[in-house]
Amino acid sequence: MPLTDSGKSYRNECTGDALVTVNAHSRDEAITLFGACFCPFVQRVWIAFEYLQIPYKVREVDPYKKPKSLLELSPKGLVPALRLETFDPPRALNESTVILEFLEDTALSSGKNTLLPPSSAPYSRARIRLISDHINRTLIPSFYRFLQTSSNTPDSDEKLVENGKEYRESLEGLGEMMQKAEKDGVEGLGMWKEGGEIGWTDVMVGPWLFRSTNVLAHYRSFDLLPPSAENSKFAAWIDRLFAHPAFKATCSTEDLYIDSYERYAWNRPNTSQVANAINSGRGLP
Ligand SMILES: N[C@@H](CCC(=O)N[C@@H](CS)C(=O)NCC(=O)O)C(=O)O
Repeated sequence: MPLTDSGKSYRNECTGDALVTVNAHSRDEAITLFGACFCPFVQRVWIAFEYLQIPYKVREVDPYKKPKSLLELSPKGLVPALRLETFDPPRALNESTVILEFLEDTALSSGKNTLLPPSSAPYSRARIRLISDHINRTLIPSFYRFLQTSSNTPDSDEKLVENGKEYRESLEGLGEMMQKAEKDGVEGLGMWKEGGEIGWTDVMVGPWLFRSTNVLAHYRSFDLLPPSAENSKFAAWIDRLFAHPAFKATCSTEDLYIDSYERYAWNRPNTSQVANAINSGRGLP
């Protein structure tokens, strides 16, 4: 049966494993993470909190309603945002990639896990950042372009093929970069390597890979991993990453993502700042 826009709205509360994690982090802590259950930018940061074992409280907010408590932390009212009670008065931080850098620096001083290779390996760090650059500037925008190619526009069939191809190529590009980095002896490739632990590239891209297996699979019949010899390494990576306790702890049940992204899949007007940026050809907020 063809899909139709059933008018579902995004959800406001985590489900499944993520709900258990929210409940386990409801007590006051020095850092409060302001998040939304469906948001991949939030999930990046959330996985890092879990893996780096940095104490935090999580507070679910509706970023489209822009409560004052969020706007105080994040000028555009975007999640994720942090409220840092370690300062008096408390200070704020936003932008997922900046928050990740902050968490990594915080973890370094506590001597626990880290996401990046050590500073004694500057070239490895640079290669990891190069892969992140591909994720942020190519893969993520092409994910949304593909998802927002709504089947209710006249040119949608060609656009769907074109945008699906563009997303597929961005994934292949990622696989090639990881493969090449491994061959070059780059450290810190995280779960890409068998027996590895969560690393920088895992948190950067994991949330969109996960949504490819539910949201894109549902709305675009997308198969993240069509079986092929080239894909076997990528497939093993995804399996390891999705099964990691720090990753799983931040995942809601699939229905939550499918409902929350219906507005993107039908490209409803003013879905979000990200969706508007994609529609107008601007960079993501
Ligand atoms: N560049 C931001 C993007 C964050 C973002 O777009 N978050 C979305 C939720 S997934 C949001 O808060 N949207 C509210 C809006 O569009 O007004 C980051 O990396 O943190």
